[in-house]
Amino acid sequence: MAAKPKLYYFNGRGRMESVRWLLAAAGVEYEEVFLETAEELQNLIKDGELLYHQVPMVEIDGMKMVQTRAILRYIAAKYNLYGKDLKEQLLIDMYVEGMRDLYDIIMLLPFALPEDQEKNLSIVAEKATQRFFPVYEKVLKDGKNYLVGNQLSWADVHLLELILMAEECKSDILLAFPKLQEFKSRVSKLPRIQKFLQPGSQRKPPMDDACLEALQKIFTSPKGLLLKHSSMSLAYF
Ligand code: GSN
Repeated sequence: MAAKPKLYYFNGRGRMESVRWLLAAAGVEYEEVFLETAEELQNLIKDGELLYHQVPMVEIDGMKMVQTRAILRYIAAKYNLYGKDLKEQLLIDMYVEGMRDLYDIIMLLPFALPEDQEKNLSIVAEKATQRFFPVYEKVLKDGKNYLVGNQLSWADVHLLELILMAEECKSDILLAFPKLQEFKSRVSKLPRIQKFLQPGSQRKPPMDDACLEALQKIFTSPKGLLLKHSSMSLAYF
């Protein structure tokens, strides 16, 4: 039996969370190595394990993969979650990349200045409801259960992850999107996803102050993570 994929990251969501989601949706069991110190990160770098000296890194099929999107694309393709032809792959990429634009803003919220919190949350709500969610609502309005090819794909898995994160920012964010509400309820009930959503799974909670402090012990280099309370402006696009 092939070894389980091994995920190298810290014990928090960050960029690895989408990898956890996708493996869970594919029904693949995986192990996690949680970095806790700068020394552990430096040791991986010294051993030549991290191509760009960064995590996420995923050991799978004898490879040491880096770059989150590359990792996700490989897993999606390997487990039949990446469409049946090039055109479906393109659609999946177009949807996922749009989701990623919103996702990255939400992922970085905990690093922003506390006094900017309210403004940042309103930017998330505006981008979600005005730009991104209408796209997926429209696709699902055509009587489709899934975004691409009438079967579960990476785009659906990422959309559910994004919806749940957006709801953590604003609980009624789906109010004007009945199809997305149905989608959320339907996809959450798929057995593998339902299992991942249960307490005790490898899904990680939202980033809190303790997690931010833990990160500062690992990523000490100035080119590493943005530190909390450093100035940060959210990209407008
Ligand atoms: O998507 C990716 O995997 C890369 N384009 C970025 C990965 C990245 O920025 N990793 C950070 C950890 S926090 N994000 O997940 C990292 O390893 N920083 C240390 C460094 O020296 O850059």
